[in-house]
Amino acid sequence: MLIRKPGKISESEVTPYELYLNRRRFIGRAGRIALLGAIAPSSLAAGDLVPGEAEAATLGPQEDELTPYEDVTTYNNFYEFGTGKADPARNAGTLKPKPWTVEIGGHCERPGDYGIEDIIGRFPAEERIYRLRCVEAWSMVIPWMGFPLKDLLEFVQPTSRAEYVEFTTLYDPDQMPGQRRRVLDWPYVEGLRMDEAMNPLTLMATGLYGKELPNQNGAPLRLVVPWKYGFKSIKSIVRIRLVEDIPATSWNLATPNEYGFFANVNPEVDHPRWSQARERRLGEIRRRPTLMFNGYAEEVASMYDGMDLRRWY
Ligand SMILES: Nc1nc2c(c(=O)[nH]1)N[C@H]1C(S)=C(S)[C@@H](COP(=O)(O)O)O[C@H]1N2
Ligand SMILES: [Mo]
Repeated sequence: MLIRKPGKISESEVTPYELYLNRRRFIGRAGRIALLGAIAPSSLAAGDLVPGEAEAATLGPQEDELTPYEDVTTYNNFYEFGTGKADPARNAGTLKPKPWTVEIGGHCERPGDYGIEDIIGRFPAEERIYRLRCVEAWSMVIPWMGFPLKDLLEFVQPTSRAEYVEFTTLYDPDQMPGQRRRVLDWPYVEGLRMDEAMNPLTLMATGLYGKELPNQNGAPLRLVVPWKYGFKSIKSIVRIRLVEDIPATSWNLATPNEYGFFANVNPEVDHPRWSQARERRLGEIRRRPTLMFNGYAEEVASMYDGMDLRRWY
């Protein structure tokens, strides 16, 4: 496991980042990088390991190098701040991720408005190293901090009528100036089927590289669904609803023949305008083959048994 240093990090970031790297090197010696290893948030601050972490599941079939922090935070899609890849890092300073409230409702026993501090305090963060593959065929490997969506759903107790989970991003053109242009039908919305939402891989991310989530990456709370194309991983979430009917999703509303509800990474099903067979890791020139379900087939393929993945793209 190689770890590349990011090109530029500011002085103020050096200490936690170096603690982070030291800890990663230690894990590297202990074995392969833990995918499902739970790390208490305090251990990040202290820079050491929780016993048992190295026994957790490994990263997967490809040798994955972490994508540098600099790339992860400066090459983004977040249309609320512009449609260029450099726009979010440049423009997302207007977003105020504190204070922040997430409204949880629909078919559940404990609906309510939950403050972000309550959420972060209630569901302890773990580190998860996940590949993320954008439909535009670039990919990244990111060490996220967050908690499984499953933990939050079990807390609010979905009723038997809940079949899907619908997510909504903040709508506030003062904070998100890109919303003044109708490039998408704002606010950004996404959804998951209940089994997908309850899958242990589905993460609510609150940070990356051991730090708070930068605004451009979806502060203060975003979804990460590693076996689906990047657009499912909705950022800066203000509402989560448990619903009976399949939720509308922003990219499906915009271009239904190009973007379906499921959006599972699938090298065998091309996007109507380009192949999905290969991908380019940020920071690399060569293209590598894209893996079925982005390499997470073992964990997720059974959810789609019997489904025609060409039809349900
Ligand atoms: N609210 C919102 N969420 C969003 C987007 C967006 O434009 N708005 N872009 C999506 C797309 S297309 C991708 S590839 C990922 C990128 O996440 P990253 O910034 O962590 O790389 O965010 C997704 N979530
Ligand atoms: Mo994307």
